[in-house]
Amino acid sequence: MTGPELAEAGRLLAAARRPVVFTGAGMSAESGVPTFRDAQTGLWQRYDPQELATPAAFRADPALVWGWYEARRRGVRRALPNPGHRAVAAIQARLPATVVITQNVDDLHERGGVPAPVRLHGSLFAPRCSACARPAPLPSDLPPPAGTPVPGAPEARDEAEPPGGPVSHAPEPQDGPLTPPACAGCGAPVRPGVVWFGEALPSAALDAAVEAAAGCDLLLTVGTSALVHPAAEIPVVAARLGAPVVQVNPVPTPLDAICAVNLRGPAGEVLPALVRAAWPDADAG
Ligand code: BJW
Ligand code: ZN
Repeated sequence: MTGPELAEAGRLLAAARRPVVFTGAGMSAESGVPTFRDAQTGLWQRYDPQELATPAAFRADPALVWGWYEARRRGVRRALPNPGHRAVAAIQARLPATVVITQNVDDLHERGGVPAPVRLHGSLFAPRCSACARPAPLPSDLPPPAGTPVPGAPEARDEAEPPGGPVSHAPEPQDGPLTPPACAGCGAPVRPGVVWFGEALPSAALDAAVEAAAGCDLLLTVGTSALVHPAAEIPVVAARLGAPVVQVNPVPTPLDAICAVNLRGPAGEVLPALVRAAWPDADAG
């Protein structure tokens, strides 16, 4: 990718000292993780994500909602960070004050080299009790029944645990509704550790995001439709306080109007090109 917009965005990035990278589902699209508003696949096609991602949906049918999240978590476990994730890590390596704020509930930033993104919408890997909020183990963290053979596994299992938790020893469950585990403390159903519509964002994460956006000297927004609030206000905070906003998205979004530069294209191609434009000697992933 080349062109005057890329050159201008590269100049802005090279001049920045405290950038914020704000990401949405498009960041992980090239890793094969469907975006939130993509059409769903398989037996989830007939469900609207906006209707499943609510406390009311979980109350009405916990197995349906838990099964959907478990299917998505398994998909994320199989996915790998893409060159866009590695380019974000390269920006942070070059500018250590970089704050990465994500709306994503996958763990691909961490696995791509950003150790501690600010998570606005929680994580697929942090289930908790729906009643008492006690953290619950992931189903794959449960020990396998004694004597369970591990197909294809070497005798000595001393290799490092993969990021995102240990690999399940049990066969993968069928895709579909799945009864959630019961809380070890109070017996209520365990729920995904994500933020659903109508729920407050974790206050520490939201405060950290607003503070970083208010103090940044460049905000790079990547792969978000900017339809969901309050997250969508983060780039607006930066712009209002005078920071240039650079957007990476194949299509226009409501943020176009506040952006100094709009880079139309996929994150996995545009971000490495942006890093190379800013620092021609960089290893852009
Ligand atoms: C690519 C690409 C490639 C494709 N490269 N790009 C103000 C106005 C109106 C409504 C509200 C408001 N304030 C609050 C609301 C209500 C509501 C809301 O925003 N509703 C709107 C839908 C209208 N917000 C809330 O309910 C929030 N809570 C709240 O406000 O609480 C108040 C409260 C206070 C105190 C006490 C109690 C309550 C909570 C919002 C939680 C959102 N959660 C979800 C689900 C998380 C779990 C899960 O994943 O299932 O978060 S919704 C979903 O949307 C998910 C995402 O993080 C979020 C954002 O989506 P994102 O990332 O932008 O994805 P997409 O799919 O929309 O877009 C992908 C983009 O990528 C597209 O633009 C593509 O073009 C692009 N793309 N390939 C780069 N290769
Ligand atoms: Zn409980």
